[in-house]
Amino acid sequence: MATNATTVFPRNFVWGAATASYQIEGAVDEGGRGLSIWDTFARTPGKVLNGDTGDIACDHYHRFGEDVGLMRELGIDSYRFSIAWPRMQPEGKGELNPDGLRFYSALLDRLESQQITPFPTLYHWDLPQSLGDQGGWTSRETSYRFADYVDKLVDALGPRVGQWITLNEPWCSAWLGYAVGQHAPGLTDLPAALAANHHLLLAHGLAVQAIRASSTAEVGITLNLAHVTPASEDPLDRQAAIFTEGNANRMFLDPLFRGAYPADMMELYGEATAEMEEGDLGVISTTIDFLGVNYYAPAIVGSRERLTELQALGYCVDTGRAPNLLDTTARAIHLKRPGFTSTQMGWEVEPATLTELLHNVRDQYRSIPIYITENGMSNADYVRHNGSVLDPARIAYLEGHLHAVAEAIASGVDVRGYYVWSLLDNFEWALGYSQRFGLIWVDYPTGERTPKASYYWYRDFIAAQAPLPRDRGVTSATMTLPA
Ligand code: GCO
Repeated sequence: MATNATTVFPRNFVWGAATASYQIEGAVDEGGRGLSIWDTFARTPGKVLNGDTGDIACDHYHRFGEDVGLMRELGIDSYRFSIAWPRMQPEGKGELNPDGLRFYSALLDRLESQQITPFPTLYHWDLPQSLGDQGGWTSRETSYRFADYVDKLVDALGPRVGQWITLNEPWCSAWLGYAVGQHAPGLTDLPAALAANHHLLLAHGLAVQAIRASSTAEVGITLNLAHVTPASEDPLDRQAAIFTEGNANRMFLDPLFRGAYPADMMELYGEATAEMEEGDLGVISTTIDFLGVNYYAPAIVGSRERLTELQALGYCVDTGRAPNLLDTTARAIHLKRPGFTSTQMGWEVEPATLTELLHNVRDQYRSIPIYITENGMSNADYVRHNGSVLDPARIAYLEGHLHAVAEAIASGVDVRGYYVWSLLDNFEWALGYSQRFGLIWVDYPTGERTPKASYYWYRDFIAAQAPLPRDRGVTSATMTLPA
């Protein structure tokens, strides 16, 4: 899809790129870092494709200076990264680890020197293993531990950060981690997933309160919201779509914005529903300043009961999408439509669904500043004989989705920024290094970085948005940095 006159962004729109600690840092045994549940999971045979781990990853821990240089040349305003809890509190409790603090302070220094605003996420799935041993997110205590970690971290780094993201995609932590077993800690236990869902949200609410108590920074949460379409008008397919959307979106948006879990989902889960204490939903719905939305692909859902009929229509089962979610979504099944382009992950490409999703959030909840905190695609990239990496499919994907964001803005949705996932090729969780999402190619054996064609395209796109000098230093995101 071509960008055209309607692809216009507000003057102070924030352009960024995103990463996450376990996916890029490596150096898992350095600087006093403790074990995380992802170290354990990745080292368990059979859990991650090819036995890959984050032990070295992109070696960003040692190469962050070079990486910030690449960000600078890319021309981004802001860098979204995550802080590894096990680097800061190796055992998930107690005083902050000075070496961990030194690493992130050095990163912040480097970003500041290049006028790149930090947009840190406090939790992107690397839970300290010692907390994992005590029940992980099934335990309410983990929520209190998280609030304590955040409190200390914001005291230490707070003055240098204008915006915090509490959690990245709590749906993945709770449902892929505890119901589907595809992510750490690898359980397949519905009540455990529901407990994790609740305790993650409680941890978020407590963290918001801790940040508010000691700083004027903005705070929000990043969700991976789904755009779900029923495969047909059949009532069974429609109901399957409603439950899938409820599991992915309403189980998070309702408690955050309405202070209640959705009644239909509570009825579906029945006795498996988490134990709660009075006041929890008040904590969870503490007002936030912005919502982070990660978006990749639409979801097409049908009823398991109707699979044969749907297959006759040309649908096939989307095996890449959490098959054991079946029982948690009333026997809904993810499908692929005939004839749709998909990425190397097998995810369909349909940018207009991002515009619709953003409309839905505004219409069903409220108008809130939104950042697209992740969007991008994996591609079968390779380095050509002349050293270049050509990825026209990624350029088309980004262009299409930027157009979709611009359409949402034009129709009144308050989108403030956009972060490409990802700056670098990196460790793609259960799929190891098999999926490349980066604007920058990483040669894993040597750590060498090669900007792809999409990197140069994004650089030029950002530059073209700002024919006049950009208004650096006055967005809310950078207000705590020196001018
Ligand atoms: C996510 C993740 C990223 C993934 C990306 C592609 O938040 O799901 O933040 O870690 O790598 O989404 O699957």
